[in-house]
Amino acid sequence: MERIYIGMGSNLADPAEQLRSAVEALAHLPQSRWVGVSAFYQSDSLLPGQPRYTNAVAAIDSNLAPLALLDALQAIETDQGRERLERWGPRTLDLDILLFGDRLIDEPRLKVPHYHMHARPFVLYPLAELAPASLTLADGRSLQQLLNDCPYVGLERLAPGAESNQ
Ligand code: A4P
Ligand code: MG
Repeated sequence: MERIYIGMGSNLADPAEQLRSAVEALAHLPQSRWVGVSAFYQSDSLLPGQPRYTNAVAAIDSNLAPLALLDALQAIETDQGRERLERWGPRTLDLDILLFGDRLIDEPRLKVPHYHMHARPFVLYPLAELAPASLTLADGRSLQQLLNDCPYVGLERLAPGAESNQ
């Protein structure tokens, strides 16, 4: 089995509830074992004029092939009402494969590590709750280095349990 980290984001239709539903779905993926989820974090959208996002990172161990996992994640997004009207548009649920073991994947449908994870506090800080700081990306950079270069700005960590009221 390989350790996989999945970034979750939502900014529509009760985002915290969307993430809780996604956790339920991820915990029941075939050929996979649930590991855990970070706290939920809120932050402004990178694009102006969109509602604030709630983000978290989940970890699973899985025997699924990368594209089979991507299919399963896109099915979960669709189940939770995601409509792909425009790239980067607001969404009920976005599931991104951040890291897949230590693999470097460069296929038309799947790039891993996820292309924007290096500079996004709403990815790196929840990831750091689950992964060891010594975790190293395929390009040789450690998670600790990425955190050092990515200030903790604009993130609101929801108190454990409080996210159920958001
Ligand atoms: N794809 C390639 N690599 C991957 C991967 N590692 N994981 C392909 C998942 N999918 C991957 O994604 C478009 C295509 O990327 C997929 O069909 C898949 O084959 P999408 O989820 O349909 O489109 P998207 O999410 O609109 O695009 P993208 O580039 O993933 O958007 P981002 O980067 O997720 O940005 N602000 C805050 N605070 N929090 C956020 O989460 N998110 C965005 C969207 C903007 N601002 C945000 C946040
Ligand atoms: Mg995405």
